[in-house]
Amino acid sequence: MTPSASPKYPPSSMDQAQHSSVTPRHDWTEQDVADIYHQPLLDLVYQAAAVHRAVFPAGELQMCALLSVKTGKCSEDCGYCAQSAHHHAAIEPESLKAVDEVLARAGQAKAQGATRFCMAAAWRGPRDPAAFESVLDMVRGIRALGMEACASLGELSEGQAERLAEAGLNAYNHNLDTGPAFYPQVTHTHTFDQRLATIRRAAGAGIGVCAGGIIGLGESPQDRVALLHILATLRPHPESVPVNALVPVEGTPLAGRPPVDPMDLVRVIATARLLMPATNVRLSAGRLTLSPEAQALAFLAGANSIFTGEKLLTTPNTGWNTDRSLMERLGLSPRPARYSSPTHASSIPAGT
Ligand code: SAM
Ligand code: DTB
Ligand code: SF4
Repeated sequence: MTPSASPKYPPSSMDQAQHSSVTPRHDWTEQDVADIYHQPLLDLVYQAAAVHRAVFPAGELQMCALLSVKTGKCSEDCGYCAQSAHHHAAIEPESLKAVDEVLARAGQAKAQGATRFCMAAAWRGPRDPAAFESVLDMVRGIRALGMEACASLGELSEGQAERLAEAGLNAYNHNLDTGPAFYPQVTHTHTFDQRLATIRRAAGAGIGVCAGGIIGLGESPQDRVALLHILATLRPHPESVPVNALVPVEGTPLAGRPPVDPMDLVRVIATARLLMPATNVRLSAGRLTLSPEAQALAFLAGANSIFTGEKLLTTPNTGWNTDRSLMERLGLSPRPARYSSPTHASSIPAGT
């Protein structure tokens, strides 16, 4: 059930899979995924750690900084989200930030050691042409700083992915969040298939796809398996898969959800690593409530990327100093930027 061991990566993936001896598969069945997911946890972690070591240099962690460039008043009703206009979370709404301010924040993040800068906007999608032009300027500015640029702007319409690619965007974040059967219980204003269509648009324009989900929404193990199955059968595999633990926010419908079991998070990460060997698996929201030991297990299980800094979008995060000290304790070092020069997005390796 695990990926077969033979050196068959396509050349376009060699940048990602530097020590690759694992062939990525796209033909997983949902039963394959369930069989992997439901193994005894330590067997799963053991296999995932071996695949991780075979594909990525040991001890490297990608450090991503995150900034909300437009906050709150979102038309969508995603049940977990503090930024939905349908909910009553105590956040300070803010219209699109100025390009200079965003680039100053990117420069600060770079000085702290981040190599990827991710901008998120509380939009159904970029609808205002002037705002979209500003985001393109932000992308160009981030690339000119020598950082990788990622954006999470919601649903993309015709031609927008190509414009983002031309500006040099390295990755487009659009999470599927959960399995298709559970998705309608989480969000009512758009569909799972609409999310998939945007992912296809981004991939079609040659932008790396960053797509993952959230654990702790009330989904079943089967819903997690279904999400992982859909991600692992995308061609190519996503460039990154963020695994978020729900951060319950007062005023949202999911505020009362019980805390995520860290072992479930580790199980999802290890399964993702086995299914998509060359993908960056990002231990994303929810690290503030994870012990250093649980984070260490997640890194062993194949997580090789984090959001670092004092804040996620509207909720606090671990902070630079805490992360530096954890990395020192674990012998992890920051991964250099892969796409440091502002080249056209078509030169970016497409993943697996
Ligand atoms: N509006 C855009 C969209 O929906 O794609 C971009 C921003 S949205 C906040 C990006 C992602 O953040 C969501 O898809 C979800 O996976 C994650 N997220 C948002 N709120 C969260 C929370 N409270 N806990 C965990 N993850 C969350
Ligand atoms: C992702 O998967 N997680 C990030 C980023 N992509 C945009 C967002 C996490 C948000 C956590 C809740 C908040 O701070 O509002
Ligand atoms: Fe809006 Fe994105 Fe939040 Fe959904 S997740 S409410 S689309 S900001």
